[in-house]
Amino acid sequence: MQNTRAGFPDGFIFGAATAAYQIEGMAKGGAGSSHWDTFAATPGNVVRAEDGQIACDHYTRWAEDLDLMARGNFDAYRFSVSWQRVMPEGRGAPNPEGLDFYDRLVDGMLARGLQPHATLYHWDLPSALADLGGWTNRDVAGWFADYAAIVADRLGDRLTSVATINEPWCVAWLSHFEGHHAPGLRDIRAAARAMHHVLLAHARGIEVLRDMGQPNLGIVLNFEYAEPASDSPADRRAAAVQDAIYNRWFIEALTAGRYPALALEGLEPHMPAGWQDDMAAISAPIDWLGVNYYTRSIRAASPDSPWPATRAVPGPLPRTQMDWEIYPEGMYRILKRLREEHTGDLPLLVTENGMALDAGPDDTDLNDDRRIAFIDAHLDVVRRAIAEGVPLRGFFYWSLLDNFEWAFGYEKRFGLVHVDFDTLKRSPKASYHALAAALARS
Ligand code: IFM
Repeated sequence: MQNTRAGFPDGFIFGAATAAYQIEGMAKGGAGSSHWDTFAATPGNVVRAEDGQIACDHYTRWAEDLDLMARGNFDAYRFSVSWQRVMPEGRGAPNPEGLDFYDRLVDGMLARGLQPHATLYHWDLPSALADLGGWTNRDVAGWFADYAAIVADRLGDRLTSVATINEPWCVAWLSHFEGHHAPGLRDIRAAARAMHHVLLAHARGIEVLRDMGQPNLGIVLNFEYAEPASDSPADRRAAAVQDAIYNRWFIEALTAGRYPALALEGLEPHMPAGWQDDMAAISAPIDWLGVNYYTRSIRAASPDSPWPATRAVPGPLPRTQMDWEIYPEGMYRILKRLREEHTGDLPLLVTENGMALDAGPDDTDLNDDRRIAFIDAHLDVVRRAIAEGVPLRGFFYWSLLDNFEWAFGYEKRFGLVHVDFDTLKRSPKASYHALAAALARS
């Protein structure tokens, strides 16, 4: 790896990220059921109908995983708290075992010199709340705020930062319009409501956390650089609509208190009544923004489809195991655009960037040189953005471990550390060793 810690400003944070449902193993510790458990149990939704019941068994192997983080010379660990583990019914009495687990985990990070960066919602909505309509029900905002308060009350004194929601586009659009994630809906009315309620939940979460004096609050958005498939006006419009739904909806609401007109033209008829009255709360200040970036999206017009009438077109660049084009320049453009058009001096963290890579034929391939090149290319872009004034404060690789990649089950491997899902043995890959050397402190 060409990049090393020395090429970054003092205090720049290097970390790795995970999420609760993808690694912990929900069968243990009194966790309730979530909509991902039932989505996975429904034929056709997840590759081989795999689920998060065992995952990487991080619930019992957390100390080994934190040791890997510390030996990898990381400064920080981005983890998520599982709502269903802390509150099995989503509301009401918390599960003491669940809170004790996160207590041990956070203390374990501090004992190893790792900053704890917590995300409160990374997609495992308790089933009892899904039964009530989940993200389509406005009450979800209050349920989320109550849960946020319980987590902050127990862990808040030791957390370096707190993010309310991970990737609201996935929570709302991918899950309620495209149907690829739980709850698997393909319904524009449900999607419009979820697109708004997820931000309202963020707002109510921020309010309650601020009242409790919790510092360093943010949210994590995902961005995909959107490009037209051709110069035709129709394709250019398709890319602009995609950009409005994916990239602009959340950041404009958070920073300017408005939704982009190009997205509202399709969604407004389906929005919950009085949504405009929530925009002031949604745009209350945050302390930092998390940016997740993986790839770009090339869009063409799809004139025979109803709104948004766009379709993805495959591009020519090399791809990851997810079939995503490798396009570091898109991350640079997103970071610059955030700074210039939306976030100004607000500190940014790259909270996720990484690649899935096929394992070798015997499934023990630890030689992931292509991943090393991927990370290096994206760190080049990070340095370029910083040099040009983007207030970027850290970079978290996704992910520490191979894990449950949602609808793809355990097939897609993003980890710096290989996990054998039969034995649960962890084996660091070449990328882990390369990053550990790059991040060594002199
Ligand atoms: O695994 C996911 C993660 O949960 C959220 N961001 C994207 C990753 C890769 O798909």
